[in-house]
Amino acid sequence: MMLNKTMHSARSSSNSTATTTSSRVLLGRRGMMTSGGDFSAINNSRRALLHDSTSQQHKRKTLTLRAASATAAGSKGEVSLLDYGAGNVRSVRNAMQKLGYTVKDIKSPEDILAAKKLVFPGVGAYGSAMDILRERKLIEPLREYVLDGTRPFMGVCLGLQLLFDGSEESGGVEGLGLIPGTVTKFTGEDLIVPHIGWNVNEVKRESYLLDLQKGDPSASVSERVYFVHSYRALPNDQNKDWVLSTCDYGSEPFISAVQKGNVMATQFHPEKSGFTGLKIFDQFLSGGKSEMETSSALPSSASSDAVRKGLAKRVIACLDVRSNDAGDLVVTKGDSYDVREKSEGESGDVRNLGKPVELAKKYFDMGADEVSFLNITGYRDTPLKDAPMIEVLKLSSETVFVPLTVGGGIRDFTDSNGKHYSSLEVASAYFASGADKVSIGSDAVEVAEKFYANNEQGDGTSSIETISNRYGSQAVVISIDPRRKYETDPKNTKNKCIETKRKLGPNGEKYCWFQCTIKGGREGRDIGAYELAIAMEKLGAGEILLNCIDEDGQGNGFDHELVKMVADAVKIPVIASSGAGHPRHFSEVFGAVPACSAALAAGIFHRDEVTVKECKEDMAKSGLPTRL
Ligand code: 1PR
Repeated sequence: MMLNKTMHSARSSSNSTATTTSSRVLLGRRGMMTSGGDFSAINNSRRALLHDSTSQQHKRKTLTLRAASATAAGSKGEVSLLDYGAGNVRSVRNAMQKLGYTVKDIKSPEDILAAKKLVFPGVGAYGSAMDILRERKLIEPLREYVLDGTRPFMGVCLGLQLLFDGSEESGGVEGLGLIPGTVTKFTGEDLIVPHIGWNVNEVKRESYLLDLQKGDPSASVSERVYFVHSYRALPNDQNKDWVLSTCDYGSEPFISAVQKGNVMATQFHPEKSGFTGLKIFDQFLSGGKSEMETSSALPSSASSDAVRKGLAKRVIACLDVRSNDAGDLVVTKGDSYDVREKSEGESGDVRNLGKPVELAKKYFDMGADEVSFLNITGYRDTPLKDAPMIEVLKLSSETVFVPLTVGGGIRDFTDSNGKHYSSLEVASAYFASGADKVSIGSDAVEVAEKFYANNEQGDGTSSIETISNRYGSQAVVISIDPRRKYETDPKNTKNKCIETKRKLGPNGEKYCWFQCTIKGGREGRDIGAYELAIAMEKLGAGEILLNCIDEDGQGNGFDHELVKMVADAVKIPVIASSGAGHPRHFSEVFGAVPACSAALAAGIFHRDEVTVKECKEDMAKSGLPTRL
């Protein structure tokens, strides 16, 4: 009783201060922050990774965020964050700070009971999350907080699933038992799982949480938001009074948000859903008083249902990053993986196309559905030794509110001093710095070779297995770097060979397979992209990033034959990469290979030849599900 009283007065004091003054922050059309970004002081070495001049040249357009500011210190109030160290919650923290709130970390069970507002971004697998909560004696306080119901609670992703009775994930695990129902794996014929990307959140009833139009909950609109998960909760008679929104994927619609009074949770990631997601967070934090204005993320009613509904095909901007000869970390871009300038046939400097943090923000502002960083010389050393990519990620996650993938050097490594770094440690450092997914290149090839040598069995110790066991398969992307190998007869190779219509071999060979390489294409191995993808899916990878050395930087479009071969072989999402030279190349690959989930480009975006918007407009014209 006494506890409740304390909590009550704490809550009302935070509410009363929440509306005293207001400040205005202008945002560009795709959400560029133009003033009052309020990021905590960035020290000089971090500033070196930023480049202000170009970003200031971007057009600032229509979005406005009027942030109600509360205290003299400029904070709108305190919100407690339950980060139990199992994945990327940096973006949730950054989102709340960006919205003007002070984040307090939950360190003990008592902190939960004393919280005024609690955010619970569940990450990792269901079983390990419950184990950690149990070890840290957080289960009862969490239940008590939610059952009390007087103070705001927001669960995100696994933070929604854990509220249910249990899950069939991790072999069947009991949850917090607060919402009736069991979380189960997606089902559906030929369904691609994990469910990764931007899908439509269908609002089922009024709620300030999903009120994206200012001050009118009845105008709650269905928008595309970012999902990444393999399990979901289904609506039923026992939980129907919790269901706030659903989303259509697989055999039946699943629960995408719940709310009962002050207790709310979303299956999607507001912190990764661009400005729509920030608005949802702001509604939660302000108790429905958000003044942030967003334009609808859904295409206008003029667009066809095919464009407006369902899981959108993603457009991903990729930044290949490495140190140049002067030791500066730059975004570079190769032609068939050769990233050095050419003059009279001589190899010159590493091409410098800009600064990673600045470009990542530019692509977020342009409407990219995801941003990927590939540390292309990561195989040479461990990224943990001198950690510029870690810093790039930390800075980027302060301004980029769509998913971030990072790759390069994720493998076990022993340095010259005998210090050992496990791939899991490297991945953990990346997740803690703001990555949502890690991509594994060279190591995946070696792991697949062992897998086939071992009767198609993993031994549980590989980077793919250990990272996906800890963080979930959706966090593990396999980056494949294949090159065409031509054959006069498909029987000449053990790898899957096709009869090619795209390009014959140098001696007119009709057959080819797609040879995997390691170390950025420097070494070819006797395993094909097809075989690698199948092995990786079996070992627990959640997504395939399918590059193509022959087409990299050529601008001739994606290699549909390669993309089709791999996308038809697996039931995890496949991202087509390499060769985009025109907006129509995106529509073409999605048209030619319906199972392809996303397409990635680098050069055309870096050189400002094509915008993300132009790619998406072309996709929408072609009737493809698109997040415009
Ligand atoms: O092997 O785990 O250390 O990871 C290294 C990572 O670096 C891998 O993901 C590998 O693909 C990448 N990488 C290595 N060397 C290069 C290089 O270019 N020399 N870049 C490289 C990969 C391919 C795409 C590129 C697309 C689109 N580049 O990332 O962005 O081809 O380009 P385009 O639109 O301009 O055609 P590990």
